[in-house]
Amino acid sequence: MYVHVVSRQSKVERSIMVAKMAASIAERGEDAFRKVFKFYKRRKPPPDFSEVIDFSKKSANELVFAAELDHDSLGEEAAYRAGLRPVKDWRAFGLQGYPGFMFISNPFLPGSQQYWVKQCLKTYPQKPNVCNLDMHMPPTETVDIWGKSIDSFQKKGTRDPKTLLEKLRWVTLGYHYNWDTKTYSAEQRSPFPADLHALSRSITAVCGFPGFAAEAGILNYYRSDSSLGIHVDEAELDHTWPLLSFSFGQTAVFLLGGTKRQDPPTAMFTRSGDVMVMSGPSRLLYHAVPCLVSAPTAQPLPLCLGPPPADRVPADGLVQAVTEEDWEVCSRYLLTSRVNMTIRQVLGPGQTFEAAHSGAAGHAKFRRGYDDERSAEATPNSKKSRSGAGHQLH
Ligand SMILES: O=C(O)CCC(=O)C(=O)O
Repeated sequence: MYVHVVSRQSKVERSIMVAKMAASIAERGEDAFRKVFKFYKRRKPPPDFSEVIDFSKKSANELVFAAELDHDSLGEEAAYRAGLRPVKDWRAFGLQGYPGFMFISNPFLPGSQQYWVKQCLKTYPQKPNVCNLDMHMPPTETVDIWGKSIDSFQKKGTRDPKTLLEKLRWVTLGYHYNWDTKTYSAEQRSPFPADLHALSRSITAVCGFPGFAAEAGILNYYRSDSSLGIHVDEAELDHTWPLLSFSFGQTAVFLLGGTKRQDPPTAMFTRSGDVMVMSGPSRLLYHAVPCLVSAPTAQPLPLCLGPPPADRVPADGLVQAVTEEDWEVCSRYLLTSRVNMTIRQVLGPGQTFEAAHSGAAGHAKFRRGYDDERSAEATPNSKKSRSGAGHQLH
Protein backbone atom coordinates (compact mmCIF):
# COMPACT_ATOMS: atom_id res chain seq x y z
CA MET A 1 0.00 0.00 0.00
CA TYR A 2 2.75 2.39 1.02
CA VAL A 3 4.75 1.67 -2.15
CA HIS A 4 1.62 2.18 -4.21
CA VAL A 5 0.92 5.61 -2.70
CA VAL A 6 4.52 6.73 -3.13
CA SER A 7 4.65 5.66 -6.77
CA ARG A 8 1.34 7.45 -7.48
CA GLN A 9 2.62 10.60 -5.81
CA SER A 10 5.84 10.58 -7.75
CA LYS A 11 3.95 10.04 -10.98
CA VAL A 12 1.72 13.05 -10.29
CA GLU A 13 4.74 15.12 -9.30
CA ARG A 14 6.55 14.08 -12.46
CA SER A 15 3.55 14.99 -14.63
CA ILE A 16 3.34 18.42 -12.96
CA MET A 17 7.06 18.92 -13.47
CA VAL A 18 6.85 17.94 -17.17
CA ALA A 19 3.80 20.20 -17.66
CA LYS A 20 5.59 23.12 -15.94
CA MET A 21 8.69 22.54 -18.07
CA ALA A 22 6.60 22.46 -21.25
CA ALA A 23 4.69 25.60 -20.22
CA SER A 24 7.86 27.51 -19.43
CA ILE A 25 9.41 26.47 -22.74
CA ALA A 26 6.27 27.54 -24.59
CA GLU A 27 6.24 30.87 -22.75
CA ARG A 28 9.77 31.60 -23.78
CA GLY A 29 8.91 30.57 -27.33
CA GLU A 30 11.76 28.07 -27.42
CA ASP A 31 11.89 25.02 -29.62
CA ALA A 32 10.43 22.52 -27.16
CA PHE A 33 11.02 19.62 -29.51
CA ARG A 34 14.72 20.34 -29.75
CA LYS A 35 15.04 20.46 -25.99
CA VAL A 36 13.54 16.98 -25.61
CA PHE A 37 15.58 15.73 -28.57
CA LYS A 38 18.78 16.91 -26.86
CA PHE A 39 17.69 15.34 -23.57
CA TYR A 40 17.45 11.85 -25.14
CA LYS A 41 20.52 12.30 -27.34
CA ARG A 42 22.72 13.05 -24.34
CA ARG A 43 25.28 10.35 -23.55
CA LYS A 44 26.92 11.43 -20.31
CA PRO A 45 25.12 10.98 -18.05
CA PRO A 46 22.72 8.76 -20.01
CA PRO A 47 19.12 10.02 -20.15
CA ASP A 48 16.36 8.80 -17.85
CA PHE A 49 14.07 6.66 -20.04
CA SER A 50 11.34 6.29 -17.39
CA GLU A 51 8.92 8.59 -19.27
CA VAL A 52 9.31 6.78 -22.59
CA ILE A 53 6.15 4.90 -23.60
CA ASP A 54 6.83 1.18 -23.99
CA PHE A 55 4.15 -0.47 -26.13
CA SER A 56 5.62 -3.91 -25.44
CA LYS A 57 4.43 -3.63 -21.82
CA LYS A 58 0.86 -4.61 -20.90
CA SER A 59 -0.12 -1.25 -19.43
CA ALA A 60 2.14 1.02 -21.42
CA ASN A 61 0.75 4.40 -20.40
CA GLU A 62 -2.56 6.09 -19.62
CA LEU A 63 -2.48 7.79 -23.03
CA VAL A 64 -2.39 4.46 -24.88
CA PHE A 65 -5.58 2.75 -26.09
CA ALA A 66 -6.35 -0.29 -28.26
CA ALA A 67 -6.73 0.67 -31.91
CA GLU A 68 -9.43 -0.66 -34.20
CA LEU A 69 -8.31 -2.79 -37.12
CA ASP A 70 -10.09 -3.99 -40.24
CA HIS A 71 -9.87 -7.75 -39.61
CA ASP A 72 -11.65 -8.65 -42.85
CA SER A 73 -9.10 -6.96 -45.08
CA LEU A 74 -6.44 -9.62 -44.41
CA GLY A 75 -7.58 -13.21 -43.89
CA GLU A 76 -5.55 -15.65 -41.81
CA GLU A 77 -4.17 -17.46 -44.85
CA ALA A 78 -3.19 -14.19 -46.56
CA ALA A 79 -1.54 -12.96 -43.37
CA TYR A 80 0.39 -16.23 -43.05
CA ARG A 81 1.58 -15.98 -46.65
CA ALA A 82 2.71 -12.40 -45.97
CA GLY A 83 4.72 -13.58 -42.94
CA LEU A 84 2.33 -11.86 -40.52
CA ARG A 85 0.44 -13.11 -37.48
CA PRO A 86 -3.35 -13.44 -37.77
CA VAL A 87 -4.80 -9.93 -37.41
CA LYS A 88 -6.79 -11.01 -34.35
CA ASP A 89 -3.45 -11.46 -32.55
CA TRP A 90 -2.00 -8.05 -33.47
CA ARG A 91 -1.39 -5.65 -30.60
CA ALA A 92 -2.29 -2.30 -32.18
CA PHE A 93 -2.52 0.96 -30.26
CA GLY A 94 -3.50 4.57 -30.65
CA LEU A 95 -2.19 7.47 -28.59
CA GLN A 96 -4.44 10.11 -27.07
CA GLY A 97 -3.76 13.50 -28.62
CA TYR A 98 -2.48 11.96 -31.86
CA PRO A 99 -5.48 11.00 -34.02
CA GLY A 100 -4.39 8.96 -37.03
CA PHE A 101 -1.27 7.61 -35.33
CA MET A 102 -1.11 3.85 -34.83
CA PHE A 103 1.56 1.65 -33.26
CA ILE A 104 1.56 -2.09 -34.03
CA SER A 105 3.76 -4.08 -31.72
CA ASN A 106 5.63 -6.63 -33.90
CA PRO A 107 2.93 -8.21 -36.09
CA PHE A 108 5.52 -10.47 -37.80
CA LEU A 109 5.50 -14.25 -37.57
CA PRO A 110 8.66 -15.77 -36.08
CA GLY A 111 11.32 -15.83 -38.76
CA SER A 112 9.86 -13.14 -41.07
CA GLN A 113 11.90 -10.29 -39.64
CA GLN A 114 15.06 -12.09 -40.78
CA TYR A 115 13.84 -11.85 -44.37
CA TRP A 116 13.24 -8.06 -44.24
CA VAL A 117 16.57 -7.44 -42.54
CA LYS A 118 18.33 -9.46 -45.25
CA GLN A 119 16.46 -7.49 -47.94
CA CYS A 120 17.56 -4.20 -46.35
CA LEU A 121 21.21 -5.23 -46.09
CA LYS A 122 21.75 -7.43 -49.14
CA THR A 123 19.07 -6.74 -51.77
CA TYR A 124 17.71 -3.19 -51.52
CA PRO A 125 21.10 -1.42 -51.52
CA GLN A 126 21.72 -2.87 -55.00
CA LYS A 127 21.39 -0.77 -58.14
CA PRO A 128 19.26 0.79 -59.51
CA ASN A 129 18.37 1.88 -55.97
CA VAL A 130 20.27 4.90 -54.68
CA CYS A 131 22.28 5.17 -51.46
CA ASN A 132 24.36 7.72 -49.57
CA LEU A 133 27.60 6.11 -50.79
CA ASP A 134 26.67 7.01 -54.40
CA MET A 135 27.03 10.68 -53.46
CA HIS A 136 30.81 10.49 -53.25
CA MET A 137 31.92 7.14 -54.67
CA PRO A 138 32.02 5.96 -58.28
CA PRO A 139 29.28 3.45 -59.24
CA THR A 140 31.86 0.68 -59.68
CA GLU A 141 32.64 0.88 -55.96
CA THR A 142 29.04 0.84 -54.70
CA VAL A 143 27.83 -1.88 -57.02
CA ASP A 144 28.10 -4.76 -54.55
CA ILE A 145 28.04 -3.36 -51.02
CA TRP A 146 27.09 -6.70 -49.48
CA GLY A 147 29.71 -8.72 -51.39
CA LYS A 148 32.44 -6.19 -50.52
CA SER A 149 31.57 -6.25 -46.81
CA ILE A 150 30.77 -9.81 -45.79
CA ASP A 151 34.32 -11.14 -45.45
CA SER A 152 34.83 -8.83 -42.51
CA PHE A 153 31.56 -9.94 -40.87
CA GLN A 154 32.41 -13.60 -41.25
CA LYS A 155 35.79 -13.20 -39.55
CA LYS A 156 35.91 -14.16 -35.91
CA GLY A 157 37.32 -11.71 -33.36
CA THR A 158 38.15 -8.10 -34.14
CA ARG A 159 37.43 -6.91 -37.65
CA ASP A 160 37.42 -3.81 -39.84
CA PRO A 161 34.50 -1.69 -38.58
CA LYS A 162 34.49 0.43 -41.73
CA THR A 163 32.97 -1.90 -44.28
CA LEU A 164 30.69 -0.34 -46.89
CA LEU A 165 27.74 -1.95 -45.10
CA GLU A 166 28.65 -0.04 -41.96
CA LYS A 167 29.00 3.18 -43.93
CA LEU A 168 25.53 2.80 -45.38
CA ARG A 169 23.18 5.45 -43.95
CA TRP A 170 20.27 5.54 -46.37
CA VAL A 171 18.86 3.83 -49.44
CA THR A 172 15.97 5.19 -51.51
CA LEU A 173 13.50 3.03 -53.42
CA GLY A 174 10.88 3.78 -56.09
CA TYR A 175 10.67 7.55 -56.53
CA HIS A 176 14.08 8.56 -55.18
CA TYR A 177 13.87 11.38 -52.70
CA ASN A 178 16.18 14.19 -53.75
CA TRP A 179 17.88 15.50 -50.60
CA ASP A 180 18.97 18.75 -52.24
CA THR A 181 15.66 19.88 -53.71
CA LYS A 182 13.59 17.97 -51.13
CA THR A 183 11.32 16.70 -53.87
CA TYR A 184 10.48 13.57 -55.84
CA SER A 185 10.31 13.64 -59.61
CA ALA A 186 9.05 11.42 -62.43
CA GLU A 187 12.59 11.13 -63.82
CA GLN A 188 14.33 9.84 -60.71
CA ARG A 189 12.52 6.60 -60.28
CA SER A 190 13.24 2.86 -60.26
CA PRO A 191 10.82 -0.06 -59.79
CA PHE A 192 9.55 -0.32 -56.23
CA PRO A 193 10.32 -3.80 -54.75
CA ALA A 194 7.25 -6.01 -55.23
CA ASP A 195 7.69 -7.81 -51.87
CA LEU A 196 7.78 -4.58 -49.87
CA HIS A 197 4.85 -3.21 -51.84
CA ALA A 198 2.81 -6.32 -50.94
CA LEU A 199 3.73 -6.11 -47.25
CA SER A 200 2.90 -2.39 -47.09
CA ARG A 201 -0.40 -2.91 -48.86
CA SER A 202 -1.47 -5.67 -46.46
CA ILE A 203 -0.65 -3.66 -43.35
CA THR A 204 -2.19 -0.39 -44.54
CA ALA A 205 -5.39 -2.23 -45.56
CA VAL A 206 -5.73 -3.59 -42.00
CA CYS A 207 -5.26 -0.02 -40.73
CA GLY A 208 -8.13 1.25 -42.88
CA PHE A 209 -6.33 2.31 -46.06
CA PRO A 210 -7.17 -0.24 -48.76
CA GLY A 211 -5.53 0.41 -52.13
CA PHE A 212 -2.31 1.97 -50.77
CA ALA A 213 0.42 2.04 -53.42
CA ALA A 214 3.97 1.94 -52.06
CA GLU A 215 5.79 4.30 -54.43
CA ALA A 216 8.78 5.57 -52.45
CA GLY A 217 10.85 4.18 -49.63
CA ILE A 218 13.60 5.61 -47.47
CA LEU A 219 15.64 3.03 -45.60
CA ASN A 220 17.63 4.39 -42.67
CA TYR A 221 20.64 2.54 -41.28
CA TYR A 222 21.43 3.54 -37.71
CA ARG A 223 24.69 2.72 -35.95
CA SER A 224 24.73 2.84 -32.15
CA ASP A 225 25.57 6.58 -32.10
CA SER A 226 23.20 7.66 -34.90
CA SER A 227 20.25 10.00 -34.58
CA LEU A 228 17.73 11.34 -37.05
CA GLY A 229 16.92 15.04 -36.93
CA ILE A 230 13.55 16.68 -36.33
CA HIS A 231 11.51 16.75 -39.52
CA VAL A 232 8.14 16.47 -41.22
CA ASP A 233 7.68 14.18 -44.24
CA GLU A 234 5.77 16.37 -46.62
CA ALA A 235 7.49 16.00 -49.99
CA GLU A 236 4.84 13.47 -51.07
CA LEU A 237 2.20 15.15 -53.23
CA ASP A 238 -0.78 13.43 -51.64
CA HIS A 239 -0.93 13.46 -47.84
CA THR A 240 -4.17 11.54 -47.54
CA TRP A 241 -2.20 8.28 -47.63
CA PRO A 242 -0.37 7.13 -44.50
CA LEU A 243 3.34 7.03 -43.84
CA LEU A 244 4.36 3.52 -42.83
CA SER A 245 7.46 2.79 -40.75
CA PHE A 246 9.11 -0.58 -39.94
CA SER A 247 11.89 -1.06 -37.39
CA PHE A 248 14.38 -3.91 -37.08
CA GLY A 249 17.30 -4.59 -34.77
CA GLN A 250 18.25 -2.39 -31.84
CA THR A 251 15.60 -0.41 -29.96
CA ALA A 252 15.33 3.34 -30.59
CA VAL A 253 13.55 6.26 -28.96
CA PHE A 254 11.05 7.81 -31.37
CA LEU A 255 9.74 11.33 -30.68
CA LEU A 256 6.35 12.34 -32.03
CA GLY A 257 5.58 16.04 -31.79
CA GLY A 258 2.95 18.41 -33.09
CA THR A 259 2.54 20.65 -36.10
CA LYS A 260 4.86 23.24 -34.54
CA ARG A 261 8.38 22.95 -33.19
CA GLN A 262 7.10 24.54 -29.95
CA ASP A 263 4.92 21.49 -29.31
CA PRO A 264 6.72 19.15 -26.89
CA PRO A 265 6.93 15.61 -28.31
CA THR A 266 5.90 12.29 -26.82
CA ALA A 267 8.71 9.73 -26.51
CA MET A 268 8.18 6.03 -27.26
CA PHE A 269 10.40 2.99 -27.73
CA THR A 270 10.38 1.38 -31.13
CA ARG A 271 11.63 -2.20 -31.05
CA SER A 272 12.47 -4.82 -33.61
CA GLY A 273 9.39 -5.71 -35.68
CA ASP A 274 7.32 -2.68 -34.60
CA VAL A 275 5.29 -0.86 -37.22
CA MET A 276 4.09 2.75 -37.00
CA VAL A 277 1.43 4.34 -39.15
CA MET A 278 1.11 8.11 -39.40
CA SER A 279 -2.10 9.14 -41.10
CA GLY A 280 -4.79 11.84 -41.06
CA PRO A 281 -3.96 14.64 -38.59
CA SER A 282 -0.76 12.76 -37.61
CA ARG A 283 0.59 12.48 -41.15
CA LEU A 284 2.38 15.83 -41.05
CA LEU A 285 3.64 15.93 -37.48
CA TYR A 286 7.21 16.65 -36.51
CA HIS A 287 9.13 13.54 -35.51
CA ALA A 288 12.71 12.41 -34.86
CA VAL A 289 14.91 9.62 -33.52
CA PRO A 290 17.33 11.06 -30.93
CA CYS A 291 19.05 7.83 -29.95
CA LEU A 292 19.33 4.08 -30.02
CA VAL A 293 19.01 2.23 -26.74
CA SER A 294 21.60 -0.33 -27.67
CA ALA A 295 21.73 -3.61 -25.85
CA PRO A 296 24.89 -4.05 -23.78
CA THR A 297 27.63 -5.64 -25.88
CA ALA A 298 27.71 -9.43 -26.11
CA GLN A 299 23.94 -9.51 -25.59
CA PRO A 300 22.15 -11.85 -28.04
CA LEU A 301 19.52 -10.40 -30.40
CA PRO A 302 15.91 -10.47 -29.20
CA LEU A 303 14.05 -13.74 -29.79
CA CYS A 304 11.72 -12.13 -32.36
CA LEU A 305 14.73 -12.01 -34.71
CA GLY A 306 15.17 -15.76 -34.51
CA PRO A 307 14.71 -18.24 -37.38
CA PRO A 308 11.29 -19.54 -38.44
CA PRO A 309 10.12 -22.92 -37.17
CA ALA A 310 10.91 -25.47 -39.93
CA ASP A 311 7.30 -25.81 -41.11
CA ARG A 312 6.45 -22.11 -41.02
CA VAL A 313 7.75 -20.75 -44.34
CA PRO A 314 5.25 -21.32 -47.15
CA ALA A 315 7.18 -22.16 -50.35
CA ASP A 316 5.24 -19.59 -52.38
CA GLY A 317 4.85 -16.99 -49.61
CA LEU A 318 6.13 -13.42 -49.65
CA VAL A 319 8.87 -14.17 -47.16
CA GLN A 320 11.60 -16.71 -47.91
CA ALA A 321 13.93 -18.39 -45.42
CA VAL A 322 17.31 -16.67 -45.02
CA THR A 323 20.39 -18.87 -45.35
CA GLU A 324 22.51 -19.38 -42.25
CA GLU A 325 25.44 -17.78 -44.02
CA ASP A 326 23.47 -14.59 -44.81
CA TRP A 327 21.95 -14.43 -41.35
CA GLU A 328 25.39 -14.67 -39.75
CA VAL A 329 26.28 -11.37 -41.45
CA CYS A 330 22.90 -9.73 -40.76
CA SER A 331 22.82 -10.72 -37.11
CA ARG A 332 26.36 -9.49 -36.50
CA TYR A 333 25.46 -6.18 -38.11
CA LEU A 334 22.30 -5.85 -35.99
CA LEU A 335 24.14 -6.36 -32.70
CA THR A 336 24.97 -2.64 -32.81
CA SER A 337 22.55 -1.33 -35.44
CA ARG A 338 18.97 -0.55 -36.30
CA VAL A 339 17.36 -0.57 -39.74
CA ASN A 340 14.19 1.39 -40.45
CA MET A 341 12.07 1.42 -43.62
CA THR A 342 9.59 4.26 -44.21
CA ILE A 343 7.19 3.66 -47.06
CA ARG A 344 5.18 6.34 -48.80
CA GLN A 345 2.60 6.78 -51.51
CA VAL A 346 3.70 9.85 -53.43
CA LEU A 347 0.86 10.58 -55.85
CA GLY A 348 -2.88 10.51 -55.39
CA PRO A 349 -5.13 8.70 -57.88
CA GLY A 350 -4.67 10.29 -61.32
CA GLN A 351 -2.18 12.86 -59.96
CA THR A 352 0.99 13.71 -61.92
CA PHE A 353 4.09 15.69 -61.04
CA GLU A 354 3.55 17.97 -64.02
CA ALA A 355 0.06 19.00 -62.92
CA ALA A 356 1.09 19.38 -59.28
CA HIS A 357 4.08 21.53 -60.16
CA SER A 358 2.48 23.63 -62.88
CA GLY A 359 1.06 26.25 -60.45
CA ALA A 360 3.63 28.30 -58.55
CA ALA A 361 1.70 27.76 -55.32
CA GLY A 362 1.66 24.02 -55.86
CA HIS A 363 5.38 23.92 -56.45
CA ALA A 364 6.20 25.96 -53.38
CA LYS A 365 3.94 23.82 -51.25
CA PHE A 366 5.46 20.55 -52.31
CA ARG A 367 9.11 21.60 -52.26
CA ARG A 368 9.44 21.48 -48.49
CA GLY A 369 10.52 18.20 -47.01
CA TYR A 370 12.82 17.50 -44.13
CA ASP A 371 13.65 20.63 -42.26
CA ASP A 372 16.65 19.27 -40.42
CA GLU A 373 19.76 17.77 -41.86
CA ARG A 374 20.84 14.18 -42.39
CA SER A 375 24.36 13.46 -43.55
CA ALA A 376 25.05 11.30 -46.55
CA GLU A 377 27.72 9.40 -44.80
CA ALA A 378 29.71 9.73 -41.65
CA THR A 379 33.14 9.92 -43.21
CA PRO A 380 35.41 12.88 -42.68
CA ASN A 381 35.29 13.62 -46.41
CA SER A 382 31.56 13.55 -46.88
CA LYS A 383 30.31 16.82 -48.27
CA LYS A 384 27.45 18.23 -46.26
CA SER A 385 26.26 20.34 -49.18
CA ARG A 386 25.43 17.23 -51.18
CA SER A 387 23.26 15.81 -48.53
CA GLY A 388 22.68 18.47 -45.98
CA ALA A 389 19.25 19.26 -47.36
CA GLY A 390 17.42 17.10 -44.99
CA HIS A 391 17.73 13.71 -43.60
CA GLN A 392 20.62 13.50 -41.21
CA LEU A 393 21.83 10.42 -39.45
CA HIS A 394 24.61 11.57 -37.16
O1 LIG B 1 13.81 5.67 -38.06
C1 LIG B 1 12.67 6.00 -37.77
O2 LIG B 1 11.98 5.40 -36.95
C2 LIG B 1 12.06 7.24 -38.41
C3 LIG B 1 12.42 7.43 -39.84
C4 LIG B 1 11.86 8.67 -40.42
O3 LIG B 1 11.28 9.47 -39.73
C5 LIG B 1 12.01 8.97 -41.84
O4 LIG B 1 12.70 8.25 -42.57
O5 LIG B 1 11.40 9.96 -42.28
